[in-house]
Amino acid sequence: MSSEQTFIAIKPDGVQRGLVGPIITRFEQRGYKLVAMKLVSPSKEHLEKHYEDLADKPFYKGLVTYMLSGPICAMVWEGREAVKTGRTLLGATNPMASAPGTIRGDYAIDVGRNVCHGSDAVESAKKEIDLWFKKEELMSYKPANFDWIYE
Ligand code: YYY
Ligand code: MG
Repeated sequence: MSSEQTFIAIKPDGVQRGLVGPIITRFEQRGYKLVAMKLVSPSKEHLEKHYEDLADKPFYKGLVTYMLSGPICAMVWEGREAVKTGRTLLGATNPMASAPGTIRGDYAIDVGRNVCHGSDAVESAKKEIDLWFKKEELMSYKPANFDWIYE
């Protein structure tokens, strides 16, 4: 089974709104494996690095301020096509364009309060996991339901 890891974060609004459980549940129920998870309040420098590709965007400053506004639930999920399917579970960047049934489509309205982050490619997932987690924080195990999810 070829497997990928993706970085998923519940942003400060998602944590404050009590959406940690519902968001985790979607990944668990789909069949993905939780590899790492922590509640963190990263520095401004850390968040600027996380969003460095967007540094020239007009919303960048507000985005960093928003990400600094409370704790973030940082996670790594693993499984087949975890990066692409993780993005599908999240929905479109702008919640108004997100289909019902997606996280943003069910829980968000404003693009600047879109409750979650997900890596957009395998390469960026590797970079983000490296930025947010130490190697020893990533768990290696075979979930009990593995053979009931993959044939
Ligand atoms: O990967 P994703 O989060 O879906 O979108 P990005 O284009 O990487 O932008 C990161 C983040 O920036 C987005 O989740 C909300 C915010 N943002 C914004 O506030 N206004 C925009 N027009 C575009 C993005
Ligand atoms: Mg992005």
